[in-house]
Amino acid sequence: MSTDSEKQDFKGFIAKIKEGIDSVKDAKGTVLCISHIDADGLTSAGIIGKALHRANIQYQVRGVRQLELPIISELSMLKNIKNFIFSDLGGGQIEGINKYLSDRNILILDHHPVITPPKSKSIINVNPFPYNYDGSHQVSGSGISYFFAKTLDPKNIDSAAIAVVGALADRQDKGEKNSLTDLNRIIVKDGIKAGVLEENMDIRLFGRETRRIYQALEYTTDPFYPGLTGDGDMCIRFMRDTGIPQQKGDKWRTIQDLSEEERRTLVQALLTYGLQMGMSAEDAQSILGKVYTLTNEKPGTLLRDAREFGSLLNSCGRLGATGIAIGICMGERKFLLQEAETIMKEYRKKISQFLELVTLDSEHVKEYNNLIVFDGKDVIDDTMIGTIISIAISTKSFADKKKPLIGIAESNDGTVKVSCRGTGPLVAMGLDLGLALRGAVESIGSNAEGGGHNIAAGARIPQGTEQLLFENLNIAIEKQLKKDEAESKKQSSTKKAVKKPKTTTTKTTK
Ligand SMILES: [Mn+2]
Repeated sequence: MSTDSEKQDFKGFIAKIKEGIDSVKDAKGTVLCISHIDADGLTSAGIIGKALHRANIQYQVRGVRQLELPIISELSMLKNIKNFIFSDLGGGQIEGINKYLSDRNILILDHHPVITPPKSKSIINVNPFPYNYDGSHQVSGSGISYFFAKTLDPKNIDSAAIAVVGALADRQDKGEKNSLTDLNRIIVKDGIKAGVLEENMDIRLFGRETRRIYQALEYTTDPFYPGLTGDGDMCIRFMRDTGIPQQKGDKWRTIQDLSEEERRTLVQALLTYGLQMGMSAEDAQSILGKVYTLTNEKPGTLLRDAREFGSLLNSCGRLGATGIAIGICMGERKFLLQEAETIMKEYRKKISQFLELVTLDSEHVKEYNNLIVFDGKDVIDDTMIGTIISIAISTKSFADKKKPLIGIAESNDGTVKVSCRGTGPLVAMGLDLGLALRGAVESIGSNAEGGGHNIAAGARIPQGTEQLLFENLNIAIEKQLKKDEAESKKQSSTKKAVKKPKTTTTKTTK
């Protein structure tokens, strides 16, 4: 499937990691690990923390929302720290690291594209792209951290399950039937070998271990069931019609509790329903896919299913409980899990409150020719804007618009956080939000920064530059979709037609 697979250089990738290990092993004093606070970053920090602890290397772990210049400059004031590890971030911020930290030993374990190369030998940049691995779906931050840990000490193979949690949370399950591929595949195999992970084909409803079945159905957005997704009452009715007992005694059953026979019945019912509702056969069949189970975790907990584990970590990160999250990733349980569960509940409540604000006829939503903007500046926490628009774009009314969704929120420091989300079909048409956003941000000036992947990207911009950003994005996205249209016309006529954007001027719906 991927064209770069012939040239993938695993040995070169590991050799680079070994360089990094040598520098960490020689560290004098504390190694400070700075990681992103999404689930991929938190699992990265957990894996690195555990590995350094095992190796008797003094360390500290800290989570940040984004590695911005002021933060890098602040880090440079920590004169007693000679060794830094940046995980799940740093690759796109080497310019700042060059500027402020070139006199320290830096190890960057990141999967985001690198823009500026390191200028000093003391900055070791481990990144999958130079070895022809695509960091958007073949390995994540947690995966690179895992290879670091495993190369440091083979015992750390027991961190493979945590690495899988990070990869899934970063939506890297782009292989057949939502499986993990390439470098991620190696990690899955390690996890199975180490007895910490299982990979099975099962019903991909969200919350397999912990949610009532109708709730799992209600909260599942991939696949999206028109008429069921987001509608609890309809899901209760649907489940009643299947005849599958929902409760055992007074206890609600979960997907995990279903027998083989009941699983088949449910899959068949969902397939039939999906096709009746006009879903493509492929979408309808995608209800069956690869699920990943952390075999050492207690059944019925949020940690047993790798995707649920990931969303628990994301909730912790967004509500500022990074210590709890990293502790859990390092294997600490006791009270931490209980605390995390409380945080998760609080988080879900917030999400549903915010989601009510993101509708096409909302005063906060504005439609451009090639994108839709949700302005959450006065109403939404900047840590949650990404999640909110990720969920919103998967709902039918937005998905039907066939335009990427851009959300903005105000940060504590007064800057504006921008989150962009596309869909699979849009990416297939040529959409690359990371590229579009980088270009749009550049035109704003040096006090703005951003980038990311084709399907999801983010930025931070000064107040007052939003309008300029939207207009630039609108133009860039139009070009991407148009260019691909022209190419596909030339090459073949079988490709899906792209709706032609008419002009680049903006207009609002309401
Ligand atoms: Mn990541």
